[in-house]
Amino acid sequence: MRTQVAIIGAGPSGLLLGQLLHKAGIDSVILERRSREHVLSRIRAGVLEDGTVGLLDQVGASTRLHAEGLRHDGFDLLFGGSRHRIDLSRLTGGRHVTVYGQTEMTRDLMDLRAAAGAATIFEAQDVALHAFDGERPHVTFSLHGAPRRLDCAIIAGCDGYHGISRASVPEAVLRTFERTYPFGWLGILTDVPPVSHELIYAGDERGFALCSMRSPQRSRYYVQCPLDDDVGNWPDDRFWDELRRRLDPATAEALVTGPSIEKSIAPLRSFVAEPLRFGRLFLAGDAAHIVPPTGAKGLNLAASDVHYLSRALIEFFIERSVAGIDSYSAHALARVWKAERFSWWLTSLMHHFPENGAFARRMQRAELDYLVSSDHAMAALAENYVGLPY
Ligand code: RFL
Ligand code: PHB
Repeated sequence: MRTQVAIIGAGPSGLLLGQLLHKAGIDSVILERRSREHVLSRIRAGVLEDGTVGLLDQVGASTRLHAEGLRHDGFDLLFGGSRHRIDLSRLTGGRHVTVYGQTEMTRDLMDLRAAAGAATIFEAQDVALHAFDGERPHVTFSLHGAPRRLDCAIIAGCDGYHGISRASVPEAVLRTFERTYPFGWLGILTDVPPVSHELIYAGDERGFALCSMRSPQRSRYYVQCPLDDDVGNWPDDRFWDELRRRLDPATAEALVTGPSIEKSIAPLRSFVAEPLRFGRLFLAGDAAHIVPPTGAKGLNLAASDVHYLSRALIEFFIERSVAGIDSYSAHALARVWKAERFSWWLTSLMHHFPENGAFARRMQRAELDYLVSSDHAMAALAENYVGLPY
């Protein structure tokens, strides 16, 4: 089998890259380790920047998003018993974010790819990357027990944090930067109306909480929990009690509870691998970097990487120029580091850190008080939240 671009991973990065290339007439094959059903069963991000929506518009994958996605012009910060609205629209000259689940975005991209007749090979096992330091890389894998080979000009490593792409790069040429946090997020999904029509980020002495949603009938809630905690320790009643205790009385009173349809714990991590290019192998999305979910940046960073990478590959294949692929890593990393900073800052501001003493807690509170009293400070938060320019 032969293609121009072998894309490893059918998450948002791989699927969006595949469509941007397809639009430009560039052929790709996606190799995905899991089944389509498994990929679509993962509950992850929920907030899209307008840049991400613009890319989905560009490939024609946004019809359902525009019909069902929720436009959010602001969100609330809750601390010290009061809610403070961050008016994204006023602070950023009319910009907003869209609440639309990553699962739905992935489904739309998969459907579009299938309709275009582009190849996605699900359940590709033992994917291995070869000869990407030369001009004729190839990928081997096995499918239902049979060995296969895919020849290509470029390999796009879009296979997430635990994927094979970054792991295939010799250690000596890869530099990694990492910060782990001493807590995780316990999240539940439930078919009840959200407590508020906008998101609430709550920074409480007991720990962080987030009230989010997927639709007017489906809510997504999170509470900060110890890193080594187990979902088995969290029957629904305990979750709802803990969430209520982290909200102000009026919001806690308004909370509608129901049985969880999904419950999981995600660790929090900041991570960047540099550079993003090794010969003919290019990393994008979670394969190259991870942010803690506090700023809702993970999925959106995957989209901006793919934007830069698709432009670079279009220059390479159509204009026969290597300028784009030569500058991809530096371009994408400049935006990545800004989102890393924002996600780390908002995480540090809003969470309870076990090692923090009374002074550090007062500093968090003083910064929050300052933030909601200053339009300049709120504007800095807002412009990062809606997404920095590409
Ligand atoms: P993905 O979505 O992880 O997709 C990678 C795909 O590659 C496949 N794969 C392989 N395929 C072939 N061979 C191999 N050896 C392979 N190894 C892996 C995987 O099966 C998968 O289908 O990465 P991508 O496309 O870069 O997209 C990034 C986003 O998914 C990610 O940034 C966000 O979901 C991060 N994230 C969240 N971001 C937010 O903004 N808000 C959130 O609330 C939020 N919650 C989350 C998250 C990430 C999580 N993970 C990764 C543990 C919750 C979780 C649990
Ligand atoms: C979500 O709805 O899953 C979500 C929203 C905002 C975040 C993180 C997660 O910052």
